[in-house]
Amino acid sequence: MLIRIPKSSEPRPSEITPESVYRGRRTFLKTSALGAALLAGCSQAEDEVVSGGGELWTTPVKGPFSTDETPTPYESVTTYNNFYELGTGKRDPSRNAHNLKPRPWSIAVEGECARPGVLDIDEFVRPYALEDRIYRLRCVEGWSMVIPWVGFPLNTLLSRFEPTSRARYVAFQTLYDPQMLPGQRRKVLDWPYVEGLRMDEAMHPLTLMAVGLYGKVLPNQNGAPLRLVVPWKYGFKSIKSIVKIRFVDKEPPTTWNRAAPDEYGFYSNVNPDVRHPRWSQRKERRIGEFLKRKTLPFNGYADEVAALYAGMDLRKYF
Ligand SMILES: Nc1nc2c(c(=O)[nH]1)N[C@H]1C(S)=C(S)[C@@H](COP(=O)(O)O)O[C@H]1N2
Ligand SMILES: [Mo]
Repeated sequence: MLIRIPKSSEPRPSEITPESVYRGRRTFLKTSALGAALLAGCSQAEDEVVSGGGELWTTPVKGPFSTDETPTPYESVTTYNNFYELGTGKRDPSRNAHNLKPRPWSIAVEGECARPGVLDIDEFVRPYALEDRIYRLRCVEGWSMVIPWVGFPLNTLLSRFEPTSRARYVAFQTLYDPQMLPGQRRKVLDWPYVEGLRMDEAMHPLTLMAVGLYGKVLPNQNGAPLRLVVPWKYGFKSIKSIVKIRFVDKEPPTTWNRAAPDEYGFYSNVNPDVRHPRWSQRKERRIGEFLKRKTLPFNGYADEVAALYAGMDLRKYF
């Protein structure tokens, strides 16, 4: 059974910001002369207006774990994407982003927890303080970026639902809606996209729920209105546009593992010593750079997370 459970200690959305700053701003852009001009102009401008980049409802504070490496330019972060629900080409997600409407949006949290619920996105995330966190992202395909995310630790959100001792894993699900996500009209993957983490991975302070990047609202092509960011794992673990979170007692199925189990394991920790069956994972190309870099174990986050896997054979549990 699903119930709505905003905790009384948490501020109401209306106490934090007047009626939907986010929505109001977008409406302004769409109806004003400026908005009309932008919408009538080149498609790039249209993408930016309709698919994110607006003001957040609160100013992010500087969070922990940020790299001091130079962030990948906004242009690349928002036009070189993997989001198969919006097309399989790197530029498809930004081109098709306008189909996705990140409001209204609700998220169901269910399974092994004392307080399951279905919450509206704004009610859901506004009580949390937002942080700026600059993380490396390493795609399994061999490229990487440095992305200044805005978000909050996943653990603050999960605790609110009071997972029980039977909750050993967390399963995540992306929206299934072929209108908003036209890539789902073709069965290139088993829709909806699903992912999962072990409970201790989900609760780790590095694991982020992102609602923005570069200090602004998350563009649709990057997984609006909220997406996971697990920086020590290959990019595909960082599931976009989440509508469901489920606490479970067994390892949940994951989309890429189901598609090619010998190529993509459940853990998918960045590991230069374990090659993908079709290519080496020793090096990566940072988007915007010419020479390749060495890929680091756990994507450079070993000090923070290696202990989670103490005693595990990471060739077997790849
Ligand atoms: N729902 C969904 N989430 C997804 C994907 C996807 O196709 N669908 N692609 C993944 C992959 S392979 C990567 S590398 C990252 C890319 O995130 P970015 O486009 O924000 O850089 O998103 C991940 N999350
Ligand atoms: Mo990826």
